[in-house]
Amino acid sequence: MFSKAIVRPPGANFATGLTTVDLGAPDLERALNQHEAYCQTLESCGLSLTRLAADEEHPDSTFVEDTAILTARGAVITRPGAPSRRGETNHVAPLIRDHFSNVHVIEEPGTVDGGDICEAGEHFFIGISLRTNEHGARQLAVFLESFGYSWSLIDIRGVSNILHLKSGLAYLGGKQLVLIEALRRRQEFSGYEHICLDSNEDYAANCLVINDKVLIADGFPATKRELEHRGYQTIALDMSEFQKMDGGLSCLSLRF
Ligand code: CIR
Repeated sequence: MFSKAIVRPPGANFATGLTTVDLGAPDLERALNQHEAYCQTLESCGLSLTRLAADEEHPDSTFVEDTAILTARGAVITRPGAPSRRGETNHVAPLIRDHFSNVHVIEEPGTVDGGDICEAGEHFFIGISLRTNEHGARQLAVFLESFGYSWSLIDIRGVSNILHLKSGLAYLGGKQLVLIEALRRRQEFSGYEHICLDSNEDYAANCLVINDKVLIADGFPATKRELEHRGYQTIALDMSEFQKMDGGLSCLSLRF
């Protein structure tokens, strides 16, 4: 169960952030409204929020998830893979240290983006991507092991269309994973029950369990139906402006 989350709204320069998708420029006012709806949904699920002020120096800083890995037994401050995002951790780290006594830091030459790290109960899937390198992944693995968790590395560098591991994978609890087609046959996921999405609904794989609800992106009816059929209570949120900047539901908060 989560009781808290850290969030940060997009700043005025949001549209100048990094993106690999060709969906046009985001509209700031719509993004701010979508962000507020996201925050209110987290609150309606019982979380108390720390709302950081917008960081005008870092256009991608609304995607706070990438700056830290928070677990029940300790936290790790990341070193984001994109040089333009490195400074984002400076604002988040003191806050993490206020809440966690056991805090580690990823050091150069390691890089880790939180979006590549998928917690699955006692196990962590660590994506190696264009953002999280092997140095960073191995540093993180040592920290997670010191917390008592197991881990496995999932190399997604050959998987097109996903920026981070969690762009194509979500853990829903128990043994249940939501997976995009390209990750389905990986042996690392063989001990799990697979919830497979329609191939035209890949973006919806980045769904987010918050206590007894599953937040999903709006506009993906087959995913919504499939999750509800399996007994999950879903809340659909409009994510259009964040999708334009390669972001999803998990990216917008650090939950603990
Ligand atoms: C970036 O390219 O870094 C941002 N535009 C998107 C980050 C998305 N974060 C995430 O999936 N955790």
